[in-house]
Amino acid sequence: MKYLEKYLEIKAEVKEALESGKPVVALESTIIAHGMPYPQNIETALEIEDIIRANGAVPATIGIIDGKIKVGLTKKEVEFLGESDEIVKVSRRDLPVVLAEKKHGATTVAGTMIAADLAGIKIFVTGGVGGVHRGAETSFDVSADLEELKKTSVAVIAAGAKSILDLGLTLEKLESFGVPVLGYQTEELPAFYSRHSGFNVDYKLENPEHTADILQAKWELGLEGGVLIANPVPEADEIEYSVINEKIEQALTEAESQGISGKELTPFLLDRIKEITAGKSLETNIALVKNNAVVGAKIAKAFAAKN
Ligand code: PSU
Ligand code: MN
Repeated sequence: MKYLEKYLEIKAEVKEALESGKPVVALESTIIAHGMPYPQNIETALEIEDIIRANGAVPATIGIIDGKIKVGLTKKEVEFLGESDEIVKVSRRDLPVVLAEKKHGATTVAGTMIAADLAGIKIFVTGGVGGVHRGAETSFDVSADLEELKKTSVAVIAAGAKSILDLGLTLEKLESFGVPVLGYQTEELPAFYSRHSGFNVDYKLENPEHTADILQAKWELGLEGGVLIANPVPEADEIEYSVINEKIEQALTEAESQGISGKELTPFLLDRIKEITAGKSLETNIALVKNNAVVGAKIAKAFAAKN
């Protein structure tokens, strides 16, 4: 792409790994700037990178500094995104403005998928994906993450979708978009904080090799678009669905009465749920991202071995 270098900078370690066919795992930065409080946001982001390395892959945390998309942030840059409150939450629609105006940005699942795809990274680990919000039949609030999964060929490993969303409608959208929803060693769609949601995934994944075979079949065939790999939170860290659901209802009612909408909604809900659960939701959030990092690195390894 003619102008790619003007907008995108790949860290040397990541570039070397990509060129030599080593496994690379992309990581998002909205979770750092808008998804978790300081200082756990920075601590977790750096720990996740270590976990990915320990499991045999190279981490590439993606964010925007001074209008440049960085594929592979330095420790200092991760700290900056986690500390500053001038970081724009960047999804597909925000990208051109933040780049042209040379601002700083944290990329969402959609934003990170775009950057990973431009850099040639196929595997991306996060906590939870955006989806169809509850009440979307009147608010029309559907995350751009779903549209990105439809068109951008990157596999996203997440702990399912959070029940701040309407999980049934989210699955329907993904089906329409042709996005496979695959449960990692589970037949049930995990609901982020809890292992259970009452909804089934489309197919169950047995192990990293099985996962890599499916990704290879999809993309070798030219079937564009992503895959959602849903990996349940470890049992020890789970919050029961009925328990967390009540807290979520409370946060949703507050958001409505305060008129919170648009890109502010997800960060508002995450923060309120943390307060309402006295920090327990944050512990669970950290545990599930770490667990996703282990699985994501293994999938990246299995996928790299085939390509
Ligand atoms: N879910 C989480 N933590 C997060 C997000 C979602 O548990 O940090 C972030 C991700 O970056 C996701 C974004 O892409 O929120 C979705 O925001 P929206 O609903 O505004 O599209
Ligand atoms: Mn939204």
